[in-house]
Amino acid sequence: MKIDVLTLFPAMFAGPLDESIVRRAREARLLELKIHNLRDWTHDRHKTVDDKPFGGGPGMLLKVEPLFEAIESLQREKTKVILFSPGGRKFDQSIARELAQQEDLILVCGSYEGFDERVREALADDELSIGDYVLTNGALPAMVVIDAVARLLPGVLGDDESSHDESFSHGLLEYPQYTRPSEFRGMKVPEVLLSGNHAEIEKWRREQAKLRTERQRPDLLK
Ligand code: 4H7
Repeated sequence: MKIDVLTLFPAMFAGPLDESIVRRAREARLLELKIHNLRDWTHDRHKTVDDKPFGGGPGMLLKVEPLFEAIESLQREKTKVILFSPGGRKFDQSIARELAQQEDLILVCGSYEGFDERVREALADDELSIGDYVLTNGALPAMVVIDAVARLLPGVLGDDESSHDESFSHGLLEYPQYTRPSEFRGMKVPEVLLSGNHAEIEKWRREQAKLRTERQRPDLLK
């Protein structure tokens, strides 16, 4: 998969995408990731990327010309263009799975007060939000989506890691887990986990996952 990112803050992307599983995906050439500065598609001396909204009001918008030129120059036949804004569809694991099927993505990180409506109408295939809160720009949402999608690309996770993921994404939260020592500062690991009785362990884990989900995320059970 190829992902092109358009942002005014390319430096924000150094770090999170150079570690761990995303790094592995890139090194294995399963993910080709390019971070582009939107200013590279301006033509004036000051590299202007923002302008005032028609009709007045506070704040600035991203200029349309650099966005159109950037996207048109990066776009290929099957490219999906995705905008990030607080008003987008709420990103979740099922959208991550959809995106992992794509060959080419362009992720457009909003800044200032956002996008001229013509960018949505003429260029965007989708508009995503990572949650109901306000961020200064769309760089963090883009990194969140890249991370969630990269680990789903075929071959990125080992067999162990992916079968684990399978059970986790079946609608319940994780059951409680413990590692050694079996007693730490007076806190004991539940007896059943030390019993070696795998049927009992499975039953306990199912109950615990259900309890935890009811308590923390009842919305998942509906
Ligand atoms: C597009 C339009 C995504 C992008 C407006 C982006 C949260 C999310 C942005 C804005 C984002 C998310 C600009 C509106 C800054 C708010 C203070 C960038 N915020 N912003 N204003 N939830 N911000 O995915």
